[in-house]
Amino acid sequence: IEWKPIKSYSDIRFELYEGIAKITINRPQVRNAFTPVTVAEMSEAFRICRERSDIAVVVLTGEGDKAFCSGGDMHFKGRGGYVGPDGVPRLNVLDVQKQIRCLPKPVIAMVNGYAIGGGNVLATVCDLTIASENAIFGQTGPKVGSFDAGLGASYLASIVGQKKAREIWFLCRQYSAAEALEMGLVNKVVPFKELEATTVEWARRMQQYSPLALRFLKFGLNAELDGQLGLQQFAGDMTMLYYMTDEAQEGGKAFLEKRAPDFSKSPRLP
Ligand code: 1HA
Repeated sequence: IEWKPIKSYSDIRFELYEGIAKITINRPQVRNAFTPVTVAEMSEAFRICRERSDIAVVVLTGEGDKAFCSGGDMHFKGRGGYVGPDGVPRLNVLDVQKQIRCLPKPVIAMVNGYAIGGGNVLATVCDLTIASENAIFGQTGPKVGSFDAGLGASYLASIVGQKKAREIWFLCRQYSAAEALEMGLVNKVVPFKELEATTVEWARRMQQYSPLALRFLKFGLNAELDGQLGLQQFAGDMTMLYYMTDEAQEGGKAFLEKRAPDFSKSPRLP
């Protein structure tokens, strides 16, 4: 597979292959732990994925065969957050979690090794997870002085159930790819050498299907869990669709032509 660079960054690679974008956390020396800079770069890449209509599916992964992502880089952990070059403590990975969840396109976590701490949360919030046999999942928060009681807990619980989510967070154990599959945290496990080909195959399949259907399914599945913000996304898409109709066009046209709108041709379906 010939990935072509979209934009170059210091901590990630951002590449494209026939409508599939791939974001690779590229800090293998620290098991692909992220710093505020890594996260800012990921955030920009996801923004580009949202804007570009030639991108259909996004793959998130880590460099090498050891780690997907080991969470926040402990060397950068300060008081109040992870501290980047500007000296400001941030927990900006939370923004990326939201971006993944709100992106109107499928996001696949391609888990190539350890998905630990904030790294496991990133994999959790992706729409689909494909893991290699050597992948290992887990949370460490209570052991290392952190916790993600947001999507990292509540969305996790909606996937694996309350008991299992409490076990994962309270005991800080590590789980094999097979165990993760069993608890529904991953969709498929494959040998490492087949990981990328399988991920691209899954992406390709979705690429052939109706983008709007996939988008509405993603937001419908989100909506139940996301309350008014979930409805906001769903409603926004309804408005987008509505603007594609003659009925909505007539309203705007009538205003500009300073006449009463004529909705008599609008269907009133049962
Ligand atoms: O909880 C949050 C947040 C909560 C709310 C809002 C935002 C949040 C943002 C982030 C986080 C967190 O992610 S907290 C949890 C942080 N992560 C961890 O506790 C995982 C720490 N790492 C490990 O447990 C292990 O390294 C590992 C299971 C991933 C891999 O083990 P392995 O293969 O035995 O490698 P190891 O020797 O431990 O690590 C290789 C090198 O990578 C080491 O450096 P070296 O001794 O070669 O100099 C190690 O220090 C480094 N490394 C690994 N993970 C991290 C790391 N360096 C900094 N930060 C790391 N997370």
